[in-house]
Amino acid sequence: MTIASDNPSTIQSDLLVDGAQLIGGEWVPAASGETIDVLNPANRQLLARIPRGTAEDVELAVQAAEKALPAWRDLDATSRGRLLFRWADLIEQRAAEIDQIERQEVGRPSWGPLGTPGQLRFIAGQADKVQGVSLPTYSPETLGFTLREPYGVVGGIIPWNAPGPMFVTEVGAAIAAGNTMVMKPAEDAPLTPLALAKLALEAGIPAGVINVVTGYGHEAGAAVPAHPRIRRMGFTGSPQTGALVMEACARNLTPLHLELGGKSPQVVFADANLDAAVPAMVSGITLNTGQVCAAGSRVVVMRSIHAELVDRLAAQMEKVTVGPWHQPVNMGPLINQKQHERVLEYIEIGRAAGADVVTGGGVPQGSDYGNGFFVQPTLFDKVDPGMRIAREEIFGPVLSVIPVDDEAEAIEVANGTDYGLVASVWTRDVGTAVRMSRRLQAGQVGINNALGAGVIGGPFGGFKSSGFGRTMGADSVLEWTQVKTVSMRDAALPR
Ligand code: TXE
Repeated sequence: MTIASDNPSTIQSDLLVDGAQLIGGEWVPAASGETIDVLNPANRQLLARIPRGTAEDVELAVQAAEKALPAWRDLDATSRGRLLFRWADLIEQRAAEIDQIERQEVGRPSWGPLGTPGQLRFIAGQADKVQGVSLPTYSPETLGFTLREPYGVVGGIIPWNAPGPMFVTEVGAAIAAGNTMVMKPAEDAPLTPLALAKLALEAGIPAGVINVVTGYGHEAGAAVPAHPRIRRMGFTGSPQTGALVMEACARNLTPLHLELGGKSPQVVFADANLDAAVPAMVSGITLNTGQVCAAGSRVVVMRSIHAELVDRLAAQMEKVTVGPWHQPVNMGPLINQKQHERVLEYIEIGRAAGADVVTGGGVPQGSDYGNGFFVQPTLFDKVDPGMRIAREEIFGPVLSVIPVDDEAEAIEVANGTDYGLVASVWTRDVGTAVRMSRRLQAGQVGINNALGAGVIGGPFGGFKSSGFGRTMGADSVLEWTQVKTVSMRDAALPR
């Protein structure tokens, strides 16, 4: 690990929203008048203040969304799609500013061109492809068909690790289907969502179609699924909070989808191309400082290549540059003090359980790190599948290596956690790839590919405790619709 830094930059953009949330097209403070500080996690510098919204603000946002619903729902789908395309164009034009805001609030380095416009365009293209089916009938005088209709006013709650992509994929899909939305972004990273919402208004998406209520999870967040006139929910975050959201939805019988993270295995066979696998696995666990739901945090490796793989993973991890600013750093800080303490605690839990720390294992030293929430990329070897570091989501740059003897054991270990989000397989053998693709319990399987990357429009979501429902694919727009069966007869015909 080497230290790198350059000058901090403050955000110079009129897309930075300070002290306001978006309700009915108006930028307003919270009903309480209170605010929450949003900090840069690399140096705890204040970036902006956001309103501390509560149930009162959620109520106002629901009313605004109800007001906007009839016109938006009844706008033809091609025009709705066109507005989403225009939104994507504006995001692309302002990509450098959006990237700067997201980098500063999440504490990540620049990843080059922003992926968000592409994700939004994929969804925009689905707006006028929402279709029903024609149905067989008992008599030729009857027509039968289905309509897919929006639910109405819907709610979303997103986390802080990728606020831009999460905002456009959740909001984009919901409004493409004709719903209007109340979105509660994470209190740690609300500025990118607010900036994107500002561009949505500029694109011509009418006031009240997208409402963004900011605030804490237990206040503004809890009020969204608890609201009886929210007709459908989408949530991304931890399993614990997901269960609370589902409980609140159950009380109102509100349907929902949940995306709850993972403990994704990287299964490495003896014939794997390690030249490709090692860098991909290391960038997969250090990207966004390991704060990625799809991060491949467990390496399940055949014993015959175990020693070589560990050496190569350690060498690759030591090349990762950690630092506060954006270039040429690979890895920034963790999001906040709570996550910092949590990741360091997991490292101690691993040590205490008897796993070997091969590299990393603590906080990087040096004045460049100041009071930021930094942690070293950490490699654990000789991890037992029963250890907590092998079963629980750490959400940091901590990789655990678990040696196994054969394919059957690899499958058992890979599937042996409560999670099932992504699984990767590294092999040159087609038969192995086919068998593993079938047997791995995960919503996404990558063959010679970490993080399930490289596919356009792949539905994304989990098996088991990683959640249910799918975001991002064409089906994500359908998730925000309900089906109505219509049967129709000539009024003049006898019954
Ligand atoms: O998540 P929370 P936290 C996992 C990851 C991480 C852990 C804790 O393992 O270490 O969760 O992170 C809102 N009612 N993931 O505490 O609490 C909150 O304001 C309604 C994986 O940050 O789930 C935020 O907007 N909403 C995950 C969102 O929920 C509530 C990404 C997520 O916060 C609420 C993030 C409540 N009672 C964390 N309490 C992934 N799937 O990628 C909080 N919130």
